[in-house]
Amino acid sequence: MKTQHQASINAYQADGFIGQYQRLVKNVVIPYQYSVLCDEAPDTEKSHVIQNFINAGKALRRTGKAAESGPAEEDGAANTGNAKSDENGGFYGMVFQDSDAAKWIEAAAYSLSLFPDDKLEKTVDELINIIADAQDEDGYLNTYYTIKDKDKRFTNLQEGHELYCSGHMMEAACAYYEATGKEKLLQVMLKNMEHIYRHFIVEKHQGFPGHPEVELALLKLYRVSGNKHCLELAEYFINTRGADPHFYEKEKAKRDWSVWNNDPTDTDYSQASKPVREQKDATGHAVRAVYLYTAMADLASSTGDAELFAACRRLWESITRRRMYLTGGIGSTGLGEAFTVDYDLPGDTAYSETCASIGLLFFASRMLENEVDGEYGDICERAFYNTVLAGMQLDGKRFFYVNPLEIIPGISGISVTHKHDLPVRPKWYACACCPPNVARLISSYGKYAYGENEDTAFCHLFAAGKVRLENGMRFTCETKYPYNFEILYHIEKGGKLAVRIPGWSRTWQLSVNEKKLETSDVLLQKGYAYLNVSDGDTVRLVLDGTARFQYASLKVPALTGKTAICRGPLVYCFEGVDNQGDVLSLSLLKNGALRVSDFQEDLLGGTVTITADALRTETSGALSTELYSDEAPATSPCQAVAVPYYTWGNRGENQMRVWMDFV
Ligand code: FUB
Ligand code: ZN
Repeated sequence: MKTQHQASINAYQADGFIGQYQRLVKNVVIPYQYSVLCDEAPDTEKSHVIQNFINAGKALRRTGKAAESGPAEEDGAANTGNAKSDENGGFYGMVFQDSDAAKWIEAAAYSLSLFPDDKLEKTVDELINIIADAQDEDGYLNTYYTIKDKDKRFTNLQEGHELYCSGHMMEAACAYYEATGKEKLLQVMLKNMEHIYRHFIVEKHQGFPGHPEVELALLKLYRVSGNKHCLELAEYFINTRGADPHFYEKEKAKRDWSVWNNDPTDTDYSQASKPVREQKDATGHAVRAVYLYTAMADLASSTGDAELFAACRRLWESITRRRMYLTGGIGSTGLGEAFTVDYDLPGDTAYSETCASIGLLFFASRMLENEVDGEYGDICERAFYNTVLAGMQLDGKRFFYVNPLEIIPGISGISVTHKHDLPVRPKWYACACCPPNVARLISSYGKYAYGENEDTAFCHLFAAGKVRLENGMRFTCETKYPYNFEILYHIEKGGKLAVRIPGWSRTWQLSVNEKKLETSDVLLQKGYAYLNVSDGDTVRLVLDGTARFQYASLKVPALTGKTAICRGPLVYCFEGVDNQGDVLSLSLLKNGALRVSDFQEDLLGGTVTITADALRTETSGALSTELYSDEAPATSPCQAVAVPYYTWGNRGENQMRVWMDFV
């Protein structure tokens, strides 16, 4: 049963660093993304997602049911999953295009719970009306199949993404209901859930989604609605996955069409080679994996299923001990956007999709509901402050899908092996899963930062602002984290406070009302300090803010002889723009000094740089013209300047490196 659960979406009113990001999402990201979804943003990848919903509604009204004679086939797009433009009532985009609108609504909902805004709420209401109009009478909701071919519904679970899109819309419905109390989308998605329930449970059609997502969404919908069918369906999909490893082969044999012609025998790709309770390694498509594990961990804590939790724990260790980048990125190859094997973590060809790190954070948060352990918060912050934030340009208008740890202009984004590793963020994508995912995560950060049970407030992540929990506890967190390591909790309404002590903090000090606590005064358990706090108390936590060198296990071939720099949860990187245009020639001195700058208000949205003692290899001599030479290059001492990884790529195209040679 749950040790504690996520704070509700309006429990946290942010301030400080997170507040700044949440305001950026409200003021810039949400309006910008809406303009993209409406195809009104200049010079961006077309979305068409809202038009797809309008067209699906029209198709339903035209035929009185889902479009048996939809207009889509003429462009030959039905088999691509990435259809061409069709302004005249057709479908455009990826087979899962609907999910972009769902994630945007979810982001808007969280934002509305923080910053009421009548205009935005009206926009969301209008979009919900359009979505409701696109729902078939029987509850089915998916624009791709409604516009293109009703008969294809649920015939290609491996690639089809109908359940994935439903899942995202269920999450949006829960968030919007919780933010506004409005039920329309919730009712639409409960009706859709009953449709899915009829298909899989009542009519006993076999199967499970190729892309997990609906499982975690059904568990949310269950909590919000209390409808037991949601729980039953989530359990069905989780328990059915991998029970028949040949399911997708059999499914494919029954149809004469495909979306991408994915290999149905590659069951690792969709985490379906074994029943989930027997799985040991995180495999396949990284986003699919962590969305599945999130649902498994949620179900394990909801039902007290120890065997399921043990599987989650093994998968957690597979990721975090052997298959994760320093930046919290996961999924090291672009081939299948997937995990490869243990210790295969090249920086320059990294895939490390933004959504995958978001999913890792979801997984960590649900693991925390099974056991309160500081390592989950450590990974949440590693993923959030590095890969997730790097996924968005500082102005909120451009996004990375792929997050490499090294960029070399001329190779990155160009060479066939590095095509996916772009040196600057595009405005949007044909496959636009990441940008609205970042928006929904930032605007719901409070759910991950704070947790509660009947008598305790859990401070999992450090986040300034006011916290009001359902158990009655209230306090304000004051901090300039992640750039300052003093965290104050001003207690308005007391109880038990559990504060995470990050694994990276070599030293720390807690005090209550200026009285320093000895370790013996504090109950320390699995990375949390537990204190009884009374109304009016101030708790002060001071963490270790020194910059640290990091080294990797020798099992990681890409990282032997390399070092990186971290401070607090932030991973740093070196960019050409701060280092005479060239970081490839820099080696850091092993025991050299790391100098931490003052906070620089005007640099990269406000940041702290770290300067390291280094050697620069000169490009003079034979190597200035030759590819190879037996003439050793000269070196000279220099200072190398690093900035937080999340800020990279905001000053034009230039070299970037996280892992540096050390001498
Ligand atoms: O398949 C839906 C989403 O598109 C995945 O989660 C991403 O990895 C991208 O492939
Ligand atoms: Zn993505």
